[in-house]
Amino acid sequence: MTIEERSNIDIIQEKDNNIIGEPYETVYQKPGTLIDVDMHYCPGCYHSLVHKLLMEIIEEMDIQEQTIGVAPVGCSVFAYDYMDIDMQQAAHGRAAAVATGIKRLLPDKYVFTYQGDGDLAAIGIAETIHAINRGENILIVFINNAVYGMTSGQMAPTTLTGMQTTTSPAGRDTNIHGHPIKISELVAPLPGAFYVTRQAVNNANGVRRTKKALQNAFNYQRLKKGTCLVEIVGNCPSNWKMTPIECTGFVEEQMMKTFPVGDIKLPKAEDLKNLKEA
Ligand SMILES: Cc1ncc(C[n+]2csc(CCOP(=O)(O)OP(=O)(O)O)c2C)c(N)n1
Ligand code: SF4
Ligand SMILES: [Mg+2]
Repeated sequence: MTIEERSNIDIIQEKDNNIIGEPYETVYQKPGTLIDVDMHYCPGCYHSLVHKLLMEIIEEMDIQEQTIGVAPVGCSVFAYDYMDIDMQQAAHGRAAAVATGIKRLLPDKYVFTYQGDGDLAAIGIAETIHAINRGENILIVFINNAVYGMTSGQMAPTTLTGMQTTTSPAGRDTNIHGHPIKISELVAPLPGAFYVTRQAVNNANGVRRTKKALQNAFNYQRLKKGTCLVEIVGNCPSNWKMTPIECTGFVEEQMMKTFPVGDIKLPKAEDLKNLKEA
């Protein structure tokens, strides 16, 4: 009998057994909170990886019904198509303001924004700074890939010095365009900033540390002590004109020179003592 002639049940049974006929043990699977559809992201784009991390955390913390995300404008504009939680779309750069309204109305929900650097650091920088300065109890997830990915690679506020984009074909010239803006360092001194960290997902250790940082930020939200910002150094194979593998090297060798990974503001021990009860 050819494989085409077998029933679906036969094929499923064959897939579920390894070559010596014993059942496979599931060691990894996508979180149930990540909607099982094809994503529109380019191959190798870190947006899809960070979506998965967020949804893993929400599943592991069992807070799917208690979490509300705010999607931005940018390549991740359709985040709500992938994250199986309540989500609101915000107009250009307004995610932190929208999240403020949601959190104030529903203070017991976990509220986060998911924003790129064009969205957060250009058109939305005012909302971002004011929300953090007010100490809104939200999590801002900031994906910094140094480029307007969605609109085909224009210079963003975080574009590296010398980096070529469609609007800086000769490379970013700091005499003309200014310096790449370091959002995390800029907002960390604000009194409303509770936890600010920069992480990267270009290797396995980075993915683990990023997940831990996001987990911490979700947990800290219960304390109601201020804004958490987790910056994640992103990539953009399409507009960087690199393969995904080349991007991992570029993140390590170039992006991290300007945007070093590590914690920038940590909560004080006394602020964390009530975390278990909160
Ligand atoms: C001057 C300007 N304001 C607003 C927009 C609207 N807009 C379209 S895409 C985008 C952000 C895209 O970049 P980013 O947030 O870095 O997300 P990425 O696509 O890189 O993930 C914005 C603000 C625009 N294109 N140009
Ligand atoms: S254009 Fe860049 S940021 Fe956008 S999906 Fe493609 S790789 Fe990702
Ligand atoms: Mg970007």
